[in-house]
Amino acid sequence: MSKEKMQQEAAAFLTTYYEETGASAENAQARIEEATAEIHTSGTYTQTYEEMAYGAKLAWRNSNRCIGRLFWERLEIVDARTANSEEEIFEFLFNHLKNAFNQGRIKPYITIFPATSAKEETVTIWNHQLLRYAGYETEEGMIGDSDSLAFTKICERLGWQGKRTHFDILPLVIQIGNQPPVWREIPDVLIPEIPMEHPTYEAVADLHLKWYAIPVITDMRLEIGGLHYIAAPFNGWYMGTEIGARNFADEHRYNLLPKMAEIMGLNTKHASNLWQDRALIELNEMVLHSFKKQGVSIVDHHTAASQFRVFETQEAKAERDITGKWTWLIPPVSPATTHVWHQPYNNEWKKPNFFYQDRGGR
Ligand code: HEM
Ligand code: NRG
Repeated sequence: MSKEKMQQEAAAFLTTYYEETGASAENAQARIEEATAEIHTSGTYTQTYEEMAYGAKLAWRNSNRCIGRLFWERLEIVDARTANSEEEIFEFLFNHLKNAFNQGRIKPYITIFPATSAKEETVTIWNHQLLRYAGYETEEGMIGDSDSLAFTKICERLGWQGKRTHFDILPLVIQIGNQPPVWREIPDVLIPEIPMEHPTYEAVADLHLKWYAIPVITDMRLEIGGLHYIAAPFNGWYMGTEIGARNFADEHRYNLLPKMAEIMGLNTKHASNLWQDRALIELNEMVLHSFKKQGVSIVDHHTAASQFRVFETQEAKAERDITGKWTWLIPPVSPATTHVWHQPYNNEWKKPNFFYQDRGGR
């Protein structure tokens, strides 16, 4: 990024930061001048903890695909910009899992590693999520999560070996600068998992299904005021449909609709008796029921949509335009029962925000 571009981005962000957090206009101006001077001499600048933390909250508030944004002000931010050894990085990631899980009362949480421009020795995390199941293509068919096929192969090439169950938690793979990547298994105590049970179809338990408790996205780039934090894992809690209607139900993922239909005794010969829809509802009930039984945070799609409506009202009151991506905001189950279905959303992208980044074939 050119110095001019970074200076502009920094000034725009710092202006918002000072406006929204209520500092005086002179302070804003002085801070912008200070950052400008730093960019001029060093090509980059350092954000204060408060600036970076507020920037991360704004990035969540601006995440157009996220229905969970009502709670954007509650994000907890850990400053990991000092991390420069493998040991420290793993420590930060393990602590993230422990503190964000918080014994089941999941906290929206983000751990922010150094920005790219800050040092040559940038931290990269190769995983898609901190917790994720491996996937293997075998002669007998797919084992585990097909979404992880490519990354599982990479882990194996690095010397990791999974047990080849449907639920092998992948190791963490990190890299400092251009050094070779290193991997480490996540200690079992840091892997909360929810065994799947159904309140009425007891035979579901015999499928021995489970899912991990927290989705911690590790492959997105957090951009704040011209700085690129390429390693900034974040999490909230799951919306039930992510697991029940997609991870478990998609044909190319765990493909469980036929099994659920069998347990329910449905005739699966004709699509027109809606067996898929019935099985889908039961899978989703199973997920919500099981998380609740273990006392782990989760939200159903109706409640999440109502919360999102409150967010929309709140943003309107603050005289901010709300942006969103309709195709992602509508839940994959009964979308037209939520208000989200019935209105358009403006998919303009504001910054700060989270972006996809080239994973270099990872
Ligand atoms: C996407 C819910 C917290 C940032 C999503 C999606 C859901 C969701 C359902 C769509 C996922 C998909 O279809 O694969 C929630 C809930 C939260 C929460 C219930 C509970 C607090 C957060 C937090 C952040 C965040 C804490 C960041 C600080 C995002 C982003 C996406 C997203 C960037 C898009 C991901 C992508 O493009 O793959 N969220 N979210 N969310 N959320 Fe949230
Ligand atoms: N659908 C993905 C997770 C995507 C992010 N979802 C969240 N994010 N709830 C899956 O693993 O099923 N969050 O930060 O809470």
